[in-house]
Amino acid sequence: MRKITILVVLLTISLFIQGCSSTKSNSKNSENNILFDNIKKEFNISGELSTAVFSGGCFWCVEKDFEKIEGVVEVISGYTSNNSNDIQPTYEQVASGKTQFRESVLVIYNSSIISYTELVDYFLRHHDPTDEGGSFYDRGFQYSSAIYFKNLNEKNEALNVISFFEESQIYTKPIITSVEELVNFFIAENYHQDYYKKNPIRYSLYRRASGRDNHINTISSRIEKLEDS
Ligand code: MHO
Repeated sequence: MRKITILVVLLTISLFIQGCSSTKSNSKNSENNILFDNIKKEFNISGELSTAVFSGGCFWCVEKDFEKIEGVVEVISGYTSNNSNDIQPTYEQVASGKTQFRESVLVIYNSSIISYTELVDYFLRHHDPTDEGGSFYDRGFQYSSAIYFKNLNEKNEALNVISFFEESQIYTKPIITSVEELVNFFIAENYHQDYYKKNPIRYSLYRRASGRDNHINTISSRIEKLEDS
């Protein structure tokens, strides 16, 4: 049953990405409709849904942080790359750092509750977008920061949020997050989905040691101070 579910979701993502490259002018609606039609049974939801794709290092952590947000319906861990000839990689291949894949998440959300801009803002507060060499404890391109847009609106919104962060000097170093067009999103192995729920002890130990939460707390205090001044 689980295999069938994963196949349905894989088909959904592949259709949704094909839909976005073949109908660029009105891609947002067609993607959303394809996505919605295919996954509504799986996630037992109704209404119009949108998607956003981000890379911010270890997908176990990024998935958990996005799943906390009101308006986010589901987050899927996976791998992105920008070569349309690429095929599904394994976790070991991506983790080896020898591929051009990044660990990534697909955020499925209700845009009447949370906007794309708000998701980008949240993303920039919940990882280190100034780290060129990876994320926290995890080093290498596969853990580097990226925002993947599917249309010009998303691209502009992402760039605007990044400019806002730079102008407000929330980060003291330049933001290096790569803003790129979404080409591939491959769903990661089942054991990586909801890893924080399936392996809470290992997840917590890893997360604490990685330094991610120290960074998130530092940035959140910095934002509070900037807002007060
Ligand atoms: N270095 C970490 C990475 C976890 S994350 C899913 C580990 O293998 O435990 O990239």
